[in-house]
Amino acid sequence: MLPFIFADTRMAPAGIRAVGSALADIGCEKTRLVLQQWNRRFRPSQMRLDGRIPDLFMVSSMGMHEAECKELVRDARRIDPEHRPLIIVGGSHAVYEPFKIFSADPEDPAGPDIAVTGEEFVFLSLLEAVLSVRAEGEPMRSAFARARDAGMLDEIPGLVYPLGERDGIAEKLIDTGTQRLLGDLDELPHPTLGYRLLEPPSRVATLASSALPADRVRRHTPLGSLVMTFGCKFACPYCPIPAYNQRQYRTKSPDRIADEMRRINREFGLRYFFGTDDNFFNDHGRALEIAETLARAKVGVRWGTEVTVHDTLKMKEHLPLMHEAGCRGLWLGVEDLTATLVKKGQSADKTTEAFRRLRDAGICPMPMMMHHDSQPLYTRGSDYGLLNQVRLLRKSGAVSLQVLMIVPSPGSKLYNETYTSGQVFDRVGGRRVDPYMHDGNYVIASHHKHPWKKQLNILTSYSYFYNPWWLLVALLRKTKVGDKPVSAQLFGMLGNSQNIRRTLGWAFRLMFRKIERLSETPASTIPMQSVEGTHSIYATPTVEITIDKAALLSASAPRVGSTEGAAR
Ligand code: B12
Ligand code: SF4
Repeated sequence: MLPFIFADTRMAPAGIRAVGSALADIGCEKTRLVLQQWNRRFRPSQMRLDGRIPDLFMVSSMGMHEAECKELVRDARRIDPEHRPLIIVGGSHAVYEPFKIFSADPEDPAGPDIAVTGEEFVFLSLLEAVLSVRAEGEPMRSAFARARDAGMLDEIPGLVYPLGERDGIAEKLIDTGTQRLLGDLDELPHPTLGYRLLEPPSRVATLASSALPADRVRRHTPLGSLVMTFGCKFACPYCPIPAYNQRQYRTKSPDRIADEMRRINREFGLRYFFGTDDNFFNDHGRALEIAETLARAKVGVRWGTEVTVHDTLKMKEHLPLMHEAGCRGLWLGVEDLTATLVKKGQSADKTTEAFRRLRDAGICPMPMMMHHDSQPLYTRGSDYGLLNQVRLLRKSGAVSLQVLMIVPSPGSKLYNETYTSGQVFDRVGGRRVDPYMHDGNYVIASHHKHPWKKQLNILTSYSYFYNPWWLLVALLRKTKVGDKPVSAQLFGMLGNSQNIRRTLGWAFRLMFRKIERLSETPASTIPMQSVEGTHSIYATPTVEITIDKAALLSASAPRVGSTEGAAR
């Protein structure tokens, strides 16, 4: 669906590639990265690498992919216990709500052996602990159990593991605390390593005899997502990103970024990159250094990333340099032009100016909007209505459009309140709101009298922005950003047809059927505790962020992080 149509199948995600790169970097090259979007029928119970069941089976999952994640784990657990690999789950779902990955249902006791709630270095520390007690030829699972029982995992912040067993389910979950973040991102393993481990797309349940050859990588994943920076200085109440980053801003060096782009381009032919930045312009000085280095390096690739309107204006003089550095599109979190929902320095005038400056520099402005309960579809004489804002953005030069409904985001300040205030739907007309519907496209949380109107508002604004008329206009108009408005219109119309197909029925359900609401924040049904036996940071979601000042990032202390109980 919109706004990410084709981004799922044409861009191998950075998270799983990073874990693969880390494994290859320590010599575990017999690793395969299987993307469900390419290998829909893959069954872990049937996987073999060089004729053997692998030692480790790991799943990377977002919250919206919980059902698929659990199904994979369930299937891996069908392997007989003697040969069963050590099962690990990681990724953003594990980071924010690890307890949801473990089952408390005796009828369906599926769950991994452990969840990693941190980044690749936390995983490597876990591996190091397990391998340090593993005897020659011993299965990883039994070595893992010994390391766990010896308390070795408790030394590694960023893990959640089950302990004890009654009726096939864990008696409690042990949380080793908040991960310590890697400070110097240049220490990360090189992303080229992960690109060599991709499983070729297939329709079978098993693994191919070898990974996708380097010369076929670009055909399947022409877009390369690349870590350049992490973190954002703003504190939007619906966003978990600043807390995840423990209020730190972390970056790779400009030379390292240029080197990564150059090598991925040379070895795999990729020409288009998407920075996984939360706010690339967050630190103006560092953003300038990166742009200058890329412009000088003349790598010959094109890239885009995410920024804020506020910082774009601060960088307005340097936008031509960004273009010279290869930047061709910037996704801006406009959210609500009038700053009624959230204030992060945006306004109609500022946004218009930022968009104009970007277009003048040959960079496509890509606004990201957030629809909310108090915003009507249209207002007379003001910019408050959703359509008014979309129209204004169009006129200011927006090339694409993203409109998502605000949904509860785990780890954010507003998370608790959205549940306790009865905003979040449990069932509509008897149909449960499944995790995949938490993607911002479905209206699943609202206090509005007629939530179906919100659903239709989103479809209306997409249809207003993407349609044959504007395609014609884009075809006839010559602009500084080339033919991108034309392709954006084509993809947008395709995407919108999917959105209509998937969400129109939901709008009718909201219109005519009974809405049942949740009143409590999701919490672990299995008791959770810290390694000291005290309160786990996940047991009752809290919103305050308390950072250990002594643990602030510095170049000389590459691994830093908050201590006990911080950053949730
Ligand atoms: C780039 C990005 C996108 C891109 C690319 C997505 C892609 N498929 O590659 C686009 C714009 C398309 C996108 C879309 C969406 N995104 Co997005 N996105 C991001 C962003 C900014 C960076 C992700 C990334 O690549 N990071 C770099 C990699 C290296 O880090 P990582 O993924 O965190 O992985 C690390 C660890 O988690 C861990 N890890 C990961 N997997 C595993 C597995 C194992 C076994 C282990 C041990 C460790 C491990 O190690 C990795 C290396 O450090 C994050 C926010 C953020 N800063 O993390 C949101 C984020 C992942 N997106 C999010 C969401 C919700 C979405 C959408 C649903 C739309 C929306 N409403 O915003 C769609 C879904 C599209 C889809 N089907 O994939 C949420 C997920 C929340 C959650 N609870 O799961 C995040 C966290 C933003 C947020 N709200 O905080 N997204
Ligand atoms: S500006 Fe974006 S990344 Fe930063 S806190 Fe707000 S929503 Fe999150």
